[in-house]
Amino acid sequence: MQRVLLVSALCLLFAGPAAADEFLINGSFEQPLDVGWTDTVESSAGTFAFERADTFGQPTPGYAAKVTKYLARYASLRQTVDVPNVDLTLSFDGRFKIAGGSSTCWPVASFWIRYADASGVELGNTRICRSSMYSTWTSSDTVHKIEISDTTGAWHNYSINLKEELATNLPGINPDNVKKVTVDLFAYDNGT
Ligand SMILES: [Ca+2]
Repeated sequence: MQRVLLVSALCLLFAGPAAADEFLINGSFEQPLDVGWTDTVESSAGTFAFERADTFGQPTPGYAAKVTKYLARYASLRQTVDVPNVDLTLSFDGRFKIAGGSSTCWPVASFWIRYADASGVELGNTRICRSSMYSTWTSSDTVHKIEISDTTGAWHNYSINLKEELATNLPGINPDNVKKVTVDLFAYDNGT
């Protein structure tokens, strides 16, 4: 089964009226993916791809990134930044697509926000997902799964304030301990 994730622009900004400080390097993907981004693959079956192009139909001019994984298990394009606090707003244009799915082979096209302490230990995450109906991912006090409503694979703008997200949906994470944030374009399939 296949899952595809396209993102044209990512911004991680301080909330509030002060001049915006952007944390991400090459968050707009206007430079090659090896500028600022790290790709990771765990593959026991099927193909994967990390692509960058200006022809993905993205709503803003310029380049977008595309992560694809077919069958198990995942392809990930991620960037970790140090943050002074969590009063940050993350926004991006994204497109989530999946194909197929069964109880033993279910895809999820997802965008993860991973919260870590100063030493890099992950404390939990937010997962924006377009999931197969068979997915077993669930929310907990340290995981917030957001299932997007659009199932057509269209582009949409997504925006999330990390302070509000932690306070409202992730009671198991102490916001004061979050010193690193990872954004992760995560193409997943559990099966072969
Ligand atoms: Ca772009």
